[in-house]
Amino acid sequence: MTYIDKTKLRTLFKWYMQVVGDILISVLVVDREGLIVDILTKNSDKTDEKKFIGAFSSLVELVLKQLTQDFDLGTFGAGTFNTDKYRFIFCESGSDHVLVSILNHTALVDDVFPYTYLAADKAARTIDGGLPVSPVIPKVKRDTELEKIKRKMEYYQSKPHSPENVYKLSLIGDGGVGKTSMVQRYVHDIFKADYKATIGTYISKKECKFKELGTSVRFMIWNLAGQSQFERLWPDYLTDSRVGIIMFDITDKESFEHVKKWYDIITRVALPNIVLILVGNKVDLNLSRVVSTEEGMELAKELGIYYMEASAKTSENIEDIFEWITLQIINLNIEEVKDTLFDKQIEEGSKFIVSSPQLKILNQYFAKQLDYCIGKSDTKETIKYLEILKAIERNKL
Ligand SMILES: Nc1nc2c(ncn2[C@@H]2O[C@H](COP(=O)(O)OP(=O)(O)OP(=O)(O)O)[C@@H](O)[C@H]2O)c(=O)[nH]1
Ligand SMILES: [Mg+2]
Repeated sequence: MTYIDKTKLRTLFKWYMQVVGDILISVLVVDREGLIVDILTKNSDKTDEKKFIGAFSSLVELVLKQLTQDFDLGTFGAGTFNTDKYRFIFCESGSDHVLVSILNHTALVDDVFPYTYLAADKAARTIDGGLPVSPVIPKVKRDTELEKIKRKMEYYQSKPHSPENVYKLSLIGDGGVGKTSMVQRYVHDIFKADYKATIGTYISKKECKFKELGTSVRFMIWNLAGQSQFERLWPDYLTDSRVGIIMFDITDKESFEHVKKWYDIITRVALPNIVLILVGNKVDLNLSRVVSTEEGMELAKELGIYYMEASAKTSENIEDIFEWITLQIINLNIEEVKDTLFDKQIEEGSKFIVSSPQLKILNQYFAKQLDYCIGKSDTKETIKYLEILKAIERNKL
């Protein structure tokens, strides 16, 4: 029996309950035999909990028996079960456990599912104990049309982004193309040869340092489950993406043919001006290649996005992909800050709040730009910007 950090598991349950709201009555993790590993029940003391477990364990056991068969076949992802009073969601949590959510019968299962998958994935990793897991479950929101417009307005009116921001980066593409492998390579520098399909989504954080500019950009990486059974969750999970990596497998034609579909899905719900890159993965398998580099480039050009080939197995180009993305983010920030700062605010003489880190980046960026200036006018322009920055620093505009 492996050691399970129950405190962590409980913290995760609490987050899950908080984000789903009052309709979630109880959440438990059970093993393949239906034995409860841990349970959390809303507003109940220990005796209540015991009664609750007594009432449900036989039911849970029954449903699990059915599900265990699918488990063995490797086809079980999630299932629901309704009684008069309650709704149950059973969701695979790693290879040995199931996360059971007991909801009020009025609950809309579709609204809860995105969180259930997140909780199940996090519970599995907490039980596994190998890598650190954050118990935080972020809010996932599907926007109405009106909300979408509002969000865009807010985005355009928000003040320029600072390096303290965390950017949402979504990793998409068919099941098995190597999304999880790429994240594991980039974030933990490991590679696993066996394929375990991602359930729902998997979130990790990573700071990408950019030495040349003396700055870094922080990403929250949403690694999506590419298998079609998770299709209805995709728009929720991709909402507000700032960056998207669309991945296909160069040895799998179908995954390449689906790139356009993925492009449509993400651009529909992402932030305006999303930074997108197309990645052809598994270049170490060049002998089995069925999509040529030219075809990849052609498609990327058609979609108006950038193209790179990589291998999560050998690490080829993995760092470069993230470096390229980071540079795009920095560029975007600079453009935004530049527009607001130089064109409007300064000329009008109005005050503009710019944080010290932003100033630092702008200074470094323009100082660096001087190296690339070709003609005199370029140099003059850049020096002008540097002088304005000095003035801002002095006067704390
Ligand atoms: N040779 C080789 N195999 C790879 C590479 N990247 C991933 N794989 C293998 O491909 C299989 C699928 O990889 P995953 O990273 O789990 O795929 P995924 O895109 O996350 O799939 P879903 O979670 O189902 O969407 C695994 O067996 C990996 O070991 C690569 O660069 N080269
Ligand atoms: Mg995966």
